[in-house]
Amino acid sequence: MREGTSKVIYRADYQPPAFWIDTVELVFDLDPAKTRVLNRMRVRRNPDVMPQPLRLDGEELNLARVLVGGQGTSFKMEEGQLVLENLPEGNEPFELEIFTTCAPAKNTKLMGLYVSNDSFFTQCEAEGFRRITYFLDRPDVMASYTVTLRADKRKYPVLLSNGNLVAQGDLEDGRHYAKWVDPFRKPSYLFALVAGQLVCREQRISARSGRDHLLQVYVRPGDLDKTEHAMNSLMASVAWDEARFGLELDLERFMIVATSDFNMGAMENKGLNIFNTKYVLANQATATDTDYGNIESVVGHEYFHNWTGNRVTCRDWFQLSLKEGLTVFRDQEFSQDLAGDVSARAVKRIEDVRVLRTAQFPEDAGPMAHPVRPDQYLEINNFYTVTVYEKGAEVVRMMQALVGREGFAKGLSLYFQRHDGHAVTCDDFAQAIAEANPDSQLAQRLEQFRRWYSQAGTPRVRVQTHFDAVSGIYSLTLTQSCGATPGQPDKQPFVIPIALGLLDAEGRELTSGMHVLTQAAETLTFPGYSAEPVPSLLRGFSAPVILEYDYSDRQLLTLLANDTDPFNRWEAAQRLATGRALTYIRGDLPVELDAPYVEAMRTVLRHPALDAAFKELVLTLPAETYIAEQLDVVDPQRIHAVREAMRQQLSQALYADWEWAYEAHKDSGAYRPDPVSSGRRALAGLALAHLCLAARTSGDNVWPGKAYQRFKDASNMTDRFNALAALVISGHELAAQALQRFHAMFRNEPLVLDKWFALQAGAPDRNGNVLPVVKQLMQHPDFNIRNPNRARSVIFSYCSANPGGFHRADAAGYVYWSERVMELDAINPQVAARLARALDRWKKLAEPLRGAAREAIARVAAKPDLSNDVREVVTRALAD
Ligand code: B3K
Ligand code: ZN
Repeated sequence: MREGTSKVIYRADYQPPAFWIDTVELVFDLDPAKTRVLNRMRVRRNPDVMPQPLRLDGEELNLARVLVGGQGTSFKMEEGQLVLENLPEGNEPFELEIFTTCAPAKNTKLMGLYVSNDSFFTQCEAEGFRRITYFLDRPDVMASYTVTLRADKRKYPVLLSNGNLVAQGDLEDGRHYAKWVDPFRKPSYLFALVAGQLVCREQRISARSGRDHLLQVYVRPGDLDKTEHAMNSLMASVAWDEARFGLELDLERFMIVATSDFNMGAMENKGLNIFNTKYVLANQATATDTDYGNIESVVGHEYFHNWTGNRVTCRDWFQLSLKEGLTVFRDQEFSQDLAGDVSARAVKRIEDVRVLRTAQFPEDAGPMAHPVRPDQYLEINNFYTVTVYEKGAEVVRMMQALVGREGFAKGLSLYFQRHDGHAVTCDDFAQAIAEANPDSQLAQRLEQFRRWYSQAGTPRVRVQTHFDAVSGIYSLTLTQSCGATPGQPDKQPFVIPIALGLLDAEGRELTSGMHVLTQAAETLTFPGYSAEPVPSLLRGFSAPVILEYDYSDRQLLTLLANDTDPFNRWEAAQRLATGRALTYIRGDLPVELDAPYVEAMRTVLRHPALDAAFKELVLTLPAETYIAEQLDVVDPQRIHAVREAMRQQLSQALYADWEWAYEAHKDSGAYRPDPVSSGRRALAGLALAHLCLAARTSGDNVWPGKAYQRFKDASNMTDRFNALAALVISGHELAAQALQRFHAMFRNEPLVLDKWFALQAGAPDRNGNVLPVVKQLMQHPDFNIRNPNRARSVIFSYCSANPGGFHRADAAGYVYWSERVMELDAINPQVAARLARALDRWKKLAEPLRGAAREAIARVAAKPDLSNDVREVVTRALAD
């Protein structure tokens, strides 16, 4: 049963709190079945707000006692809130004491206080603190916390909370206690506690200022050998934030704790970050290069929140991108700076843009489209989205483009000077960056720029070129538009920084620069050309827009071979491939890759100067979801078939080149997850996948045999998993044996088993064979739907990452989806709502899929007692 309200919350309704809570003293008696929480607060009225009752949020709590100034008081419950009317008048602080109990062992939502592997963890963002005690659970109420934890010493030897440990000792009956004081005021969403049998890797560091800090990474006993990379990433994060933005660690102790039951990636609780094990644990035997990269960026992300999010936080949840967009931008910059040279930076940029275009662009075009700063929500957890995070980061990136790198650092300093210790808005942020750079284009156009925060939808920039051979004038006409999104029929022009260059026919750069497009249409002229140049547009993906220009193949081949901007070299290859895929799909034509395209791919693959990592990106075809977005009517199976046929032809046409690539890159030396060696592994992996694919038609078993050998002999997970995937994806008969062996090798490594499940649920569909496999996997003894990582590895890998297998003509995929959404909703609404998003784009589907998808969504929507989380997603999906 649900508690609380089902009311839509509007940004425009923001009211400051009627009370402030200055201090909070919490005492926990931890017990999985019944944890007792004593909460003593110093509260006072907000003098700026009309006197009114105190309404405290609470959820799934058992209330035992309420005392005001040490005396019993009257109270009532209204819409799940605890309402206190008889409070002292005047603005003097008073003491409010609340005693409650909760049941962590029964908490399957993983919000508030819960148990995982016999340890206690908390997750409070966005509104989980109210599941621990009654509180003003909103980010603009910032308090000083003192926390005492009491628990059985044998079962829970480690007791952690935010800030500094000020006391600890033994109690009667084998229990012990620890008392923590957080020196910084914070909103309740940043509260955390951890209790359990944990071990830690420690590192002492000195900041530039000479201050010493203790860094700790806590894991379960047995996992200590997988913490080195997380610790290295943390040290690198501390050093980077000091060097790039002058932001120092403000705590004596900074802790990371890993748990295997976690709804998302990680959480930036002040001084006590709690992480999904997926983003902490790594050694070369169990983690891939991608895992190493993700750990680096997530550790960085949570650490960077210490300033952007924790020191300066959000006034209300509509401002979420204030901390998330900015912190994603910071972690992206961190990873780029760590990657090193221009090429490695570009690789990271390409990966980030790929996420934006395959996940955020569809969101922006679907029923859940919302501005970077949303205007309304039913359930805030639904708005931790790629729009708030990744598009939000692009908005910050554009600001940096408009004020320059130094100007941006200056703006950030002003932001902290003004707002440190406060809860503020996205507007406050933009204002600070602009004011620190009064002569910039951002300052001059700030009001218009802010539309990036208020208008949803992906802008399209249409480019038309004209060359007048007589006058030698080359002109570019740029037209911008943005389609309607829910609640926003009309859009005003955006401020769009467009980095561009012009090349001559031989590929030499003639000019380069940045144009800031502000009008609906503008024409740029370039005089003095004797021949028509080739335009390189939106270099580095300088704005989150769809750039429409009818490039000729010749122009794209010139860019692919010569552009000084590595991003646009990659983009040229993507355009060449996308154009071909669309032609085959739209015309229902057989796939026949032309010689110029194949030769261009061969040239890149064999190029003596390009990095392996970059080659791997260029040779990888655009994702099926990306291709789908370019079509008005989508037949996912057709897209899958075309893309597979293109891959198959690349396998055969470049066979000798793939052989060369594999042999030349397969040894990357002693394992190191650096960009150069991981790039070599990535290219060798792609080559092996193609060689196994080629065996499908040739029937020659040499390469599948080599892949199996590689699978057995590999000295690291990247090579081992790539070899396994090559066999599974090519559908070779050795795959079954390899899968079995892999499971036996890693039966005690949950994160590796997740990969094993995900690979099978995401495998290319052949005659509808994946769904039965998925159903079987759910019967596997290692499957557990309550563990979010495991649920994602099977259910999401199929419903969200395997369009060819999921969108079945018989609708069995949709039936499976609706059953799982409903099943998960009763366990964990946040995870269920994410899964519900898998059918976001149903309206684009070709019949009969469209009708079947609609029916499946309607079936979910008709279920009584749905969580707000799922209800919001399915209601929006069905809206006109
Ligand atoms: N701030 C958290 C996300 C919390 C999600 C709540 N549903 C992790 C992060 O963005 O760093
Ligand atoms: Zn974040």
